[in-house]
Amino acid sequence: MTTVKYSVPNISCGHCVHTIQTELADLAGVKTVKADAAGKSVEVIFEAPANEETIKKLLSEINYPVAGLTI
Ligand SMILES: [Cu+2]
Repeated sequence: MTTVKYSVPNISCGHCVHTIQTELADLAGVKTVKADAAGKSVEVIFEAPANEETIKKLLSEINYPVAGLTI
């Protein structure tokens, strides 16, 4: 199990949070998603077959591209 926390600048409100959490939760291997509008971040806990590439690809496809890892 791996945890990553991404900076996602396009998150602006609760709808964004809901969309991201719903879409990522449907990705095989994703266990937990915590999107945060105030912090503009998304924390994802996942295992195979999910990986950073599939997670970032999905976020880009729904118009929330990842800017990088948060500190
Ligand atoms: Cu929004």
